[in-house]
Amino acid sequence: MMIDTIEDLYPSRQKPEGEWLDRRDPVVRGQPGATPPVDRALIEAFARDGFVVLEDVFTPLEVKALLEESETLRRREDLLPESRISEPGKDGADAVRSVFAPHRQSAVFECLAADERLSGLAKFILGDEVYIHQSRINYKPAFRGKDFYWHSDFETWHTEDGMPRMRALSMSIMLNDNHPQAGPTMFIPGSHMKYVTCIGETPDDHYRQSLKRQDYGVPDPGSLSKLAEEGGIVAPAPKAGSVVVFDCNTMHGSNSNITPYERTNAFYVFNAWSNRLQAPFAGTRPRPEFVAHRDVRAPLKSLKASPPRPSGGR
Ligand code: 6CS
Ligand code: FE
Repeated sequence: MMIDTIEDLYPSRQKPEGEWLDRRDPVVRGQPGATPPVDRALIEAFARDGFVVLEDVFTPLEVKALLEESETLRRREDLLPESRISEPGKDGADAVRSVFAPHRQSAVFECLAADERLSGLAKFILGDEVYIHQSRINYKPAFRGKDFYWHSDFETWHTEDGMPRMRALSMSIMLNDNHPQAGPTMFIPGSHMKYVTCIGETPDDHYRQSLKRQDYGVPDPGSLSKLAEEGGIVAPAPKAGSVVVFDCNTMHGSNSNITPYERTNAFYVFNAWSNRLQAPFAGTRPRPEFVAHRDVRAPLKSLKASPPRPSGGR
């Protein structure tokens, strides 16, 4: 039986230099007749810029509970193998950079993934049922949190995970007040409309390196300069409880954190149910389940906002 291979609409890491391809997917699909779950102006900003900041989504009590749980996860000994990523370099070994798949390792983060304040908005924007493609807690530890070089998430998720179309988005929940100097995520407004292909092969088991420091699947300096010339660079530094929502193809990165201020955020990637992963377009072996979820039997059921309570605090 012939297996019809999915056409690769976004080929990357195949040519000796970067190309700019047009985006072939709408940014906001919406749900016909449905009222957006947030101000329409916020949806329009997301469509225009490729990201938007939602202030005060979670209460201080909720944030306290989430931060406590993120600390527990940072230290837990029984995490899924490989799901805790330390910072790169010899001095990074005992500094936790990320814990992946918290929603599969903690009831608190499982509830958060389904919280309708997040999943309801994702369903509206993507115009489909959704599921979690990937989640992580980024700690960006004080003094030693290293950078995340510029990249389009979609370029990696398409090339290394087999995500067919640009029909996914990320939500980053701030668990402490962001300081402009502590390495907040930087975005290039409007960059989501261009697909900047990358050069170079994809090494086998690239994730072992890329989750610490990404050297492949990053755009060339000329393309980055041109994108920044056209759209500028912004670095929202919102308060704890805010949520930054960004399109899967928005160019972003973050600088190292040498300040005493931790920058912890919980990060969920919502993918459209109709956009589930196929074989990686790079032809490489699929990345492990903790970083790219394939074992998902049904779309996410949204949970009414059920604010978790911190232990003790009432
Ligand atoms: O490889 C990935 O899937 C992850 N890497 C980065 C830097 N952003 C997207 C994603 O979390
Ligand atoms: Fe990213």
